[in-house]
Amino acid sequence: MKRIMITGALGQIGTELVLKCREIYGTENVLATDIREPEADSPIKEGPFEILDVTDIERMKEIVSEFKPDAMMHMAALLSATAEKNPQLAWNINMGGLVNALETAREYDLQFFTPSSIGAFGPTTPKKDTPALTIQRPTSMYGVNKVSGELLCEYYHTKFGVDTRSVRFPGLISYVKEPGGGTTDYAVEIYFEAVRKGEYTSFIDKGTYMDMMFMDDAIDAIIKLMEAPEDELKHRCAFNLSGMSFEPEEIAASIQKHIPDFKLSYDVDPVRQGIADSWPDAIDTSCSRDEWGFAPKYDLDKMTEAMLNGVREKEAAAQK
Ligand code: VAH
Repeated sequence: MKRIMITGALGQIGTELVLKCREIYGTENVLATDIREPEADSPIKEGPFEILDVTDIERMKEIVSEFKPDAMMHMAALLSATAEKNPQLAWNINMGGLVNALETAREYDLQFFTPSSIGAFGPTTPKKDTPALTIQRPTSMYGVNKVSGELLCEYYHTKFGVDTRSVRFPGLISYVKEPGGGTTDYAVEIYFEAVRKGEYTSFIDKGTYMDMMFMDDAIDAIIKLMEAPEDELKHRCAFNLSGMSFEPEEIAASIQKHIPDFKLSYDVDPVRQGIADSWPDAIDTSCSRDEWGFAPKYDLDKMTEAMLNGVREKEAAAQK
């Protein structure tokens, strides 16, 4: 990769992906795009930016023919809980945007990345040590989008030779950009509320295990996968990623090592609980480790320390 175009650049992953890619490849070689302008103080404004609605293929192709990237990272999508509230809109954006991005990658010969998710699995998928190739009958619109997206990316590789690559992300935890509309968002909100109020009310019930990963490990994984030799990739668009698996009581215990009086309570959201219950508890990441060296650095306690420090710094800066 030398010149990269990123869609959904103002999202939870996109924000940190743009900044990391600019660090590695040079600011001028990374074009950030999103459906709205960045905030006035956003670091994204320090490099190339274009407004782009990914359902507008003509504008997408115009931008590509002007910027001349050699890779596209398509991050624009609605997350699981938002998608469940408006499934038709989710299909139009998540699938319409993906088809446009793949068509553009085909026409302009771009290397291509887009994320899938553990949401691509469903209630009949093996819950533990979930393999890369297994039963995928998701019951959420987001999951239908993700499994369809995986298959579409494989098709564009097999049929048209596009170098498509994809990973199944777990819940991603970061303090730089708070997520919106996700089922795993409780595991981000809990850190912000622990610093702000010393307590949190979780919309996901105790005992609900889900795969999670600190954002630094996710961003490193995307770049490592995109730089991997293509002939090493046997599972191209079906790479499971996870840094850890935990349930709400375990993340609370990790926080209490730093904030002993932290209190966790529950007010379960049946929609997001239903989505979480349909996902695996702990997936197998051996294909990612064997084929391109996936190696997450953060476990739960190391992530908790990084999150609490990051949130405290952010809150202090916001007070100035
Ligand atoms: C969501 N954070 O909750 C996303 C992710 C595995 C979860 O796909 O929808």
